[in-house]
Amino acid sequence: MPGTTTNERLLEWVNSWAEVLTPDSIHWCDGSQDEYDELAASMVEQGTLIPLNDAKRPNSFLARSDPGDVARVEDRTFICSDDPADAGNNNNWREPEAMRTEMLDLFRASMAGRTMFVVPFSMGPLGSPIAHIGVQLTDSPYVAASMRIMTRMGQGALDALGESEWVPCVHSLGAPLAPGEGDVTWPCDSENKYIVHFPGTREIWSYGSGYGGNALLGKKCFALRIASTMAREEGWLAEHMLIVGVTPPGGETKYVAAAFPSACGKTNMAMMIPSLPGWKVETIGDDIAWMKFGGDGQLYAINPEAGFFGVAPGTGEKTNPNALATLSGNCVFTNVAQTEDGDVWWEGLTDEPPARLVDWKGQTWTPEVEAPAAHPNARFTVPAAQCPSIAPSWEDPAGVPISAILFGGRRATTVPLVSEALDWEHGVFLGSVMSSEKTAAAAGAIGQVRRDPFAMLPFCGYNFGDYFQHWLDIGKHQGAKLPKLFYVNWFRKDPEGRFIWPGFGDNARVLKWVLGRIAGTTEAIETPIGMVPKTEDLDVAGLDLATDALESLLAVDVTEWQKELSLIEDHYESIGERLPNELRLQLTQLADRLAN
Ligand code: SAT
Ligand code: MN
Repeated sequence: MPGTTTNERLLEWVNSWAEVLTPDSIHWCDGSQDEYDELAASMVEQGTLIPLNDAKRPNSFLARSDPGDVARVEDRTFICSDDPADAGNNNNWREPEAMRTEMLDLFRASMAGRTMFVVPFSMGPLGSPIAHIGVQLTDSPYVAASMRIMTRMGQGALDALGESEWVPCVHSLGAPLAPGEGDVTWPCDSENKYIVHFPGTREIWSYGSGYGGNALLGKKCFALRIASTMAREEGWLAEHMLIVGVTPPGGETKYVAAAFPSACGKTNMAMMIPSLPGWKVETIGDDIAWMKFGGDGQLYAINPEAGFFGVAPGTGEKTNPNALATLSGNCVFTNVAQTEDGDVWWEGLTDEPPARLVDWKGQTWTPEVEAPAAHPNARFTVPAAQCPSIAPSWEDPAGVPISAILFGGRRATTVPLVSEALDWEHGVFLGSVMSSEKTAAAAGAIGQVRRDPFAMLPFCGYNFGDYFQHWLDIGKHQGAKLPKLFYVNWFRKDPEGRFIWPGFGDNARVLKWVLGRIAGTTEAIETPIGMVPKTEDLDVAGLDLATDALESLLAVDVTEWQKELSLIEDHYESIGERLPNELRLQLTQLADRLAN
């Protein structure tokens, strides 16, 4: 069944890959509900999906992956540019032709015995001038179904494509079936994964994994790694950022984007319920922002995705009630635990675990078992439209005008609750030195500072030095009305090791200060590291803070920052010779300001 398209190059591309991959059949996805239901039914029959209790969570399923295929694999992720310097120290590089040869060997007949799905998808609202089209070939029905939740998938994307260009994405599980051979519930080639990007030709090839960002190629592979290279060439931004609309009581909505490394509460902020009376925070996106200049010089952002692929563990009524409400139905859960009444559970969903569960590996689990019942990277896949806090403007093809961009990280010391960049260049400096401390969950010394510039470390498709330069160049765009740049840290601790700031919905208090700065109605104190709030300007009404808490939260300690300088120098050293001089100068100027 060929798709309804007259795009000859697309038809030829599909046919030539079918000759390599040799699937039993080809299915062009139309993106309809019927098609989704049929895909789901066939996966239920196969054992890949387990239907959940329909009375509790309608139209929802649980998948258990192969234990060797549970997360993105950064050491198997490659950028194949002609010149290794273009990939940079921040990427694994391979020579493009050698990689093509190596992978073609793997792709040859890798879909034997399976159906090849042709998945046309739009990253961004159909027809939006900020959106781009991709087409993914995959032999995974789980991936095809997930792409319908995560993107605008099907005939609509084909229609939007017309005769123009698309980003070609080839994905195979690497698990061909011999005639008569029985299938497993989660086919993959777990010992042999490749997540490969060819920025020169804007292509993505993925082999061996069926999980998350390895396999749903619209997300990290396209919307960040390939799109970041497109954005650089075309003068826009493809960023690892949430987008929210913030509305004061009776006031005008302002849109804010924010980049945080993992484990800093990005999804929670995207769906925040503000503690300030009358304030509204609405969700545009939880993970990725594409931003292009409008005719008025403002940056307009879209969320290129249509769904949330979120980490389940830690999502609870206290941390993120809007996420829980979003998950009321039409979800695919992967590697969470199953309850006796056919629903789902994960660590952090309730304070007390149920007495008996089936864990993510399919084994009986009781609270005595030491290992977690849900895999720490267990995920939900759900339509964004179901989120109670979704903004009315979230699908506006024009995007939303961005007034502020927040950078942030998890730091127990040194970094104040919020500071505003002195200017665009200083803001780019702040993004380029973004840092977070390792939590107990990650391997390595607890408290050790890791740099994650713009939260793009595993996602920038080219040399970080060039990427920083691109951010500097955005600031020079003719007639630009640039967003203000800020740096936040919700995680500062007191000498006893307790968090000083309550975080979550109370972060709206920081957003209130940010909006005051945007409007020009709130003053700030100039410090060596940027503009910091006056304690009386942070609205802490109703908060139970220790007497000197605000002073501690906002303190800029020169001795601590002087130590920070040498850490930043080491970090800049690791970027290599393409680090822009402008940023070296920023570091020198910071050192000078601290010395005076
Ligand atoms: O698996 S994804 O890459 O989609 C999500 C993540 O790891 O951040
Ligand atoms: Mn992410």
